[in-house]
Amino acid sequence: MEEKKRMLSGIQPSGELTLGSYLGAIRNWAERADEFDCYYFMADMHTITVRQTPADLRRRTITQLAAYIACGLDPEKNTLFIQSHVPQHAQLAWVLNCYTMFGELSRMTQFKAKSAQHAENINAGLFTYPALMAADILLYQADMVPVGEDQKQHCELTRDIAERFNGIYGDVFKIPEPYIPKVGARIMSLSTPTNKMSKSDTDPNGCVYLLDKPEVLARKFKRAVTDSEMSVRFDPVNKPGISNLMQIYSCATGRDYAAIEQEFAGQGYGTFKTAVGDAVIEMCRPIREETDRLLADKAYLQSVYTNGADKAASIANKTLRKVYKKVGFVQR
Ligand code: ATP
Ligand code: LTN
Repeated sequence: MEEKKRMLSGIQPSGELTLGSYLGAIRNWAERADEFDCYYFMADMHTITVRQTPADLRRRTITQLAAYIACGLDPEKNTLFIQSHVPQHAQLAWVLNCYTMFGELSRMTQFKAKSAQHAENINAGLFTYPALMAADILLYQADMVPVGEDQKQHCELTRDIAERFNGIYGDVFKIPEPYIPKVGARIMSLSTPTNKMSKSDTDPNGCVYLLDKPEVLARKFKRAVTDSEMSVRFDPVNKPGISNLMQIYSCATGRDYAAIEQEFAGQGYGTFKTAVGDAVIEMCRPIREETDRLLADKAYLQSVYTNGADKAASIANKTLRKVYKKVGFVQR
């Protein structure tokens, strides 16, 4: 039997999951579960590159696991685990740090943005973050990495690091491909539609959380920033607010932009915004209800992440041993 290709991705439990991370990433993970051998994790080690309150980080990590399952990631078909439970991530990251250039890391837009956001804490981990991400991916010999557009640069650096390492030591790492959806790869803030929707947004109206209650969702969409033109038309440059809402509506309903333009021709923005809000409410409702149900069963969640870490570690360890041998470490 031909072996399935591997798919792997992670999200930092740095805040509540957003509609952006669902549409840009998680939704595409669940859709491909039968086709691929899948690994998804909570990137808690990446999260501490920005100061966290320990109790919040713990709670969000578990909530994120419950939300992964509620979004359709069946733990029987997908390996779900917590990054810090698999020590090989940190071990390979150290090695890869020695094959990643200062200049490369300095060019990462996420590093530049986060250092501007957290000027008081530009720590070494924030800078070398992409080497840990490369380790996450390369440990599993992943073929595909489903992420939103903002992670493309990190995926490209991962490929460069892998090619550099393979160039010296032979074929150690599989070269992974990013998998970025055509629609939904970059959901924008509802209040500042020229900025990416992000969980660390300080404006509570810009960001939609996957687990927001229906009334909160309705309110956020009602307040979404639009323009003065009064026509529902896809034009991201001149009409970023409306185009973003169209993108969200398209993801939630499966309709394309032409069909959406037709559906709302001659209607006011109020009707359109309400329709987008309603579609998102219906999309999120089962996810929120199932997440709540799962969170009440901590023993089940614990069994999922324990089994996940065992399976992940056995695969990760094979790659790590190979790497250690290649670079010249004495085997125990
Ligand atoms: P932070 O604010 O802490 O930087 P974030 O909200 O930007 O976090 P991440 O945890 O960095 O989200 O991203 C999780 C996954 O979701 C990644 O694959 C990322 O590319 C994707 N993603 C995040 N935000 C969006 C968005 N607005 N649109 C589409 N995809 C997104
Ligand atoms: N950097 C990613 C999270 C992340 C990730 C990964 C994604 C950490 N390790 C490995 C894909 C594969 C982010 O979304 N900020």
